[in-house]
Amino acid sequence: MNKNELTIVMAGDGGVGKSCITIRYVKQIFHDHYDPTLEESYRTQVEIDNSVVTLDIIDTAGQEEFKVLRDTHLSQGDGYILVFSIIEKSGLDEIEKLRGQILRFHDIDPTEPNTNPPFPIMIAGNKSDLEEYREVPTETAKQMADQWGLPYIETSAKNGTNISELYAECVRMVRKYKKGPTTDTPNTEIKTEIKTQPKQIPKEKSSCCLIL
Ligand SMILES: Nc1nc2c(ncn2[C@@H]2O[C@H](COP(=O)(O)OP(=O)(O)O)[C@@H](O)[C@H]2O)c(=O)[nH]1
Ligand SMILES: [Mg+2]
Repeated sequence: MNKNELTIVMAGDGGVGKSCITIRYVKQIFHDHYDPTLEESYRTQVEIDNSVVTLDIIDTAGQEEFKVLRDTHLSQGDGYILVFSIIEKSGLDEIEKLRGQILRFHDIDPTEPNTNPPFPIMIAGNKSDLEEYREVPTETAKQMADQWGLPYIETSAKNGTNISELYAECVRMVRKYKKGPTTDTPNTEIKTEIKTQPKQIPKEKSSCCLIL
């Protein structure tokens, strides 16, 4: 595949905000009531670290009944964003399962320490605007991600916090991973602020499928 086209797969429990994060990034709006059964993909062109990239973002719907379709999508990513909601700790179990599944799809043993560079998976704790209802302390999520050698970031699709950063960091991980091994120690800290905004390509929204 052309290295300027990357597929990013959104996964996580239902209701954690996968669709809202994706729509916030691609359309810069907060879509309050998005159909939870809709599995859709979006094509958007962005500039990250002075390099233009076309992203195919697959927003999975996650229901167990549609496991085959979801598994197909789970195997297709160049990079992944695993989302849970900071106000519901049950979402962490799903993240753990998904991480294992994704790594196995890519012939990586999830029980081994992460590859160097790490396989591109971002862990996102969404709904950070709902601090008063928080069930998952930042430190807990951070430790879980650290243990997997993965970056952790807290986002809010509602107010836009860290949404661009989330995708930009994911793209950076994919670029590093595709470059291959380095002698550097893997760095899971996110330090840079990203100023770029996505630019939607209106006519190229790819096909979507409605899961009935
Ligand atoms: N307060 C708040 N609500 C959110 C946020 N992201 C999503 N939601 C709400 O959470 C619900 C589920 O979001 P959705 O994106 O459909 O979840 P999905 O099933 O993971 O795709 C919706 O009612 C959204 O309005 C957020 O960052 N903050
Ligand atoms: Mg959804």
